[in-house]
Amino acid sequence: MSNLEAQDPEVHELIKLETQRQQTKLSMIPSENFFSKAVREATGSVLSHKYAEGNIGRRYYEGNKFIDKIEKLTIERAKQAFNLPPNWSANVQTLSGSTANLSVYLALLNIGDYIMGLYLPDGGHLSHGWSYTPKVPADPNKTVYYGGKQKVNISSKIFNTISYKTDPKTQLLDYDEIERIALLQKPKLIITGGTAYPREIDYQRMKQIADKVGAFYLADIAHEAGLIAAGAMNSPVGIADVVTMTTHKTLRSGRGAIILAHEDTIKKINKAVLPGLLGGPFNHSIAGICVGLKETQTDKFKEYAFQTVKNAKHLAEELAKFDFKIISKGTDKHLILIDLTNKPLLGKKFARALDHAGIVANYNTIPQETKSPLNPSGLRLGTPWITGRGMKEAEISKIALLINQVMKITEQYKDLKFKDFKEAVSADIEIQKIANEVKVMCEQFPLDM
Ligand code: DSN
Repeated sequence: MSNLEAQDPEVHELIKLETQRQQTKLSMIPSENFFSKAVREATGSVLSHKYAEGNIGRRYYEGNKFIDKIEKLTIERAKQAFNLPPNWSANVQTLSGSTANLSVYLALLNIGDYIMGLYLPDGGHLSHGWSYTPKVPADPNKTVYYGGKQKVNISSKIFNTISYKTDPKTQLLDYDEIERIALLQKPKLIITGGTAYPREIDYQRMKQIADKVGAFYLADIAHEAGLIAAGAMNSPVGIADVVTMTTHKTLRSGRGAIILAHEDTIKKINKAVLPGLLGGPFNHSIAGICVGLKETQTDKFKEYAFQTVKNAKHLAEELAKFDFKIISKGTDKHLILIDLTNKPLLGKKFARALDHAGIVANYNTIPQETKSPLNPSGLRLGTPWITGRGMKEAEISKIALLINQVMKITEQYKDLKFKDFKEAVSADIEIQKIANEVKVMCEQFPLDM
């Protein structure tokens, strides 16, 4: 980045510091990942100079000969990576997971229709129809939530919403209960997927439920996309009516999103993307996705995906030995969710303490949550990034040990206000020692940056 350094040392310095942060800490936020240099070169290329509103061969701007070729190749690679049926196609122009979902809604629904997704505190997503009433927690014993007064996401502002919850005992999806709720409300769209549900989803069963009530079925695989492409998790392709995903999580293909569906549905979705929702596509991001999708076809990527899941399962087992309560007693994928209600620190304080120790995670709500999402009971951890560094079970065992040590060291600060807690933890010598240990581990598994 010599040009940037010479022209704008301030921005250059900040990027350098962020690079060092990524190199020296264990990134364990499950939605984050790092990309190959090739993906980053494509993403940082001259392709971002070009406007290309429209679809391949039918743009509103001249000069799109090469942009057309890149988008066509990306769609071809998406078809291959996700093993699409012959009559399915892809939209690769939508910018993010949220706009992908919104484009599907615009294509298939009318304003005011009912949509039904997983309850956000149980691991759903904002864009699946989230609203709530401040300081009025949902009844933890009810398996359905009809939303609240604060329509915080556009999906709940323009559609009516219902959320199904996980089973209070098993913390798993209860398909019979989901069917019962769907039959009561007859939503026009049923959505699965989200941010923190650690288990496989029975896509066939969900499609049966959707068919029974006359709903479309959308499988949002933002988190699992790379694991599905590699065959490390089940695929909803060819089962759900539409599949959406982001490309920057387990798929490791730069920032963006993909929508997969039958080609007739994709035609409607293309119109919802443009002119419905967005202007010019991010050609540079599409090129990054294209490069990343080719990587998913390699044996190296497949090994990576399977190891990511193995590492997460091992992390769950190791943390359970230290009496960390793992939601649903384990995981089938790249993430685990921990219920910290039996521990001295809940999610917000624990996540901050871990960050000072060089382990970057995020605080998260858990099923039957009674606390605010700003100070929830859980912690979410993921293995996609550290597996990409080359870490395996031995390193995972070590990380679990360090996580437990952080909890023990910081117990003494548990009653401090957050402001004082932050200061105490940042000054703690034992925490600094762990941060140094983490740094040494990271040096043994450097990021190719
Ligand atoms: N940011 C995503 C995640 O962390 O799961 C959700 O949008």
